[in-house]
Amino acid sequence: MKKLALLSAYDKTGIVEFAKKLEARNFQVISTGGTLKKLLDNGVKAIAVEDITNFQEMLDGRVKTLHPRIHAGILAKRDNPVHMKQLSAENIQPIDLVCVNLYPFKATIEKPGVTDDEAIENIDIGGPSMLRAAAKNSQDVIVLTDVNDYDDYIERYDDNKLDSKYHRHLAAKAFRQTAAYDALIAKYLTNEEFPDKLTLTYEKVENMRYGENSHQQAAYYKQAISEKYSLANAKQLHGKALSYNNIRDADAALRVIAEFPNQPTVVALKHMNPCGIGTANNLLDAWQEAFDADPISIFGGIIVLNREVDLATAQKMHSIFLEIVIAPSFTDEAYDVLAKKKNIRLITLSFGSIDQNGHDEVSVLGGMLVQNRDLLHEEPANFKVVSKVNPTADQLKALAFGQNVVKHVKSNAIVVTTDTKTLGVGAGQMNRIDSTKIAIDKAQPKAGYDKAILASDAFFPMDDCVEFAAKHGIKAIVEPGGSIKDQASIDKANELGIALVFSGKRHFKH
Ligand code: 93A
Repeated sequence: MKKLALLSAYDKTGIVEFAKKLEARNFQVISTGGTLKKLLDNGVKAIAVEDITNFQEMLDGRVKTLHPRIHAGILAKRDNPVHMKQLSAENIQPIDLVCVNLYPFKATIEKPGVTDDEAIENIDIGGPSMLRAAAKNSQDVIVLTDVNDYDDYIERYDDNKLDSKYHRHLAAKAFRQTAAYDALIAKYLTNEEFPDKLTLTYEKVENMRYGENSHQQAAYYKQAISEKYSLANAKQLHGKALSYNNIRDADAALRVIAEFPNQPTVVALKHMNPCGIGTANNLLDAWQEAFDADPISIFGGIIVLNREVDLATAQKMHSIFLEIVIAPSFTDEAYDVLAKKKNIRLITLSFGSIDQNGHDEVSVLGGMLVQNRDLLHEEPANFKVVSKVNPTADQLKALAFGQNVVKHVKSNAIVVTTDTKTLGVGAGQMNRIDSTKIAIDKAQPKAGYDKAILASDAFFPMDDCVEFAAKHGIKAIVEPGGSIKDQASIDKANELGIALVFSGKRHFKH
């Protein structure tokens, strides 16, 4: 007797060839409406599901394969005599292979202007039911969900390599797919209320060569409905694949540059911290500012530019070693200059604002933490002057710039900036005075230091940072305030005659 293969495929790629190969291997193919038509039109002697069920498809196709004669045929355990006896009593033949791919729910909800009815109609019920049934009974049934698996199955069939491991592999794949499919439906139907109701659904982008270090394995996953402004939507034009560390750094740099959409801006970033940020009226000047901010650290850095890269800027960048350059676009000449280096990664991305409703996850042993993002953009209007000396208008601009930078620096974070560029970044120290010393030490020799301000991501626990800064020529400081010792810092600012401003909002980044 012929074995039975049930084929019901929304994506009909390769289905005719596959059905023919199954026929040649003594399978009788059973199929649903559209798939059946395609097979018959192409010379496959398939039979209709209705021929098995003796029941007409109904409810506009909502009920096609949802029938005991189908599901019993899939679910019966061949080594269970009771099951087999029950099948023959009902004259049901076991189904040996189920090949299904589902209604395109994701593609449907991603269509602009899709209606709710359309989305709901594209929730496949019969398909996942068959996949789950076949996967449950995987010791006896082959379940195929991926058009890329057809050839492999035929090869294994011919080589007699359809072992239990392969059956189980396909079963797991089917459940992974139905689980992800259902998760996406849940996400679509959920009015997500952060942080109470979240459906986290991810798709693999790629396996990576290794993780943070070469002995760690890693992969890159993106959200099933990926954020528009994200590396997952970037286009790599040149260079080898991004590494794990590259992706993290590039992501951090994209977050920084999103603070400064209104002016040509260049962000240079190393190891998750910006080492130089420059904003100017043109990209070349912005590059020069970002470079001058730290000409040592920028070596091997990640550069994000928020305007099209022109030839002059490309030539400057080409003169040093850079890992990655990301921009909205490159002129042809700029691209040709940069692409002379084999390894540099050149990436384009459509710039935009960070999704206000997005959230970030970080893993902890045995779990994860989820939070929404620190998208609070600082403006002088948020600030309160607490010292006797008032900051000048230019200093106020610089204080806001500094706060918008320092929030992207690893805590304890202190930056020294003008109103357009960073001069010194003190990142990731375990006490605030060390970060202050580093930032000032780096900034002091640079042009513009006489007009520099200092910004802190969190309050000063004592007056030592104000004292150190003022004694090294800093004239204005911004910090959130909120320490029980705020008054000591205010007194010190007054004693040394500098402006101190409270922003009221902490920007930790641990
Ligand atoms: O509408 S359904 O949820 N009800 C069913 O009984 C059913 N059976 C198969 N969807 C159902 N299917 C799906 O139809 C399959 O998952 C596949 O995506 C599609 C194939 O339909 P056709 O062969 O008519 O193109």
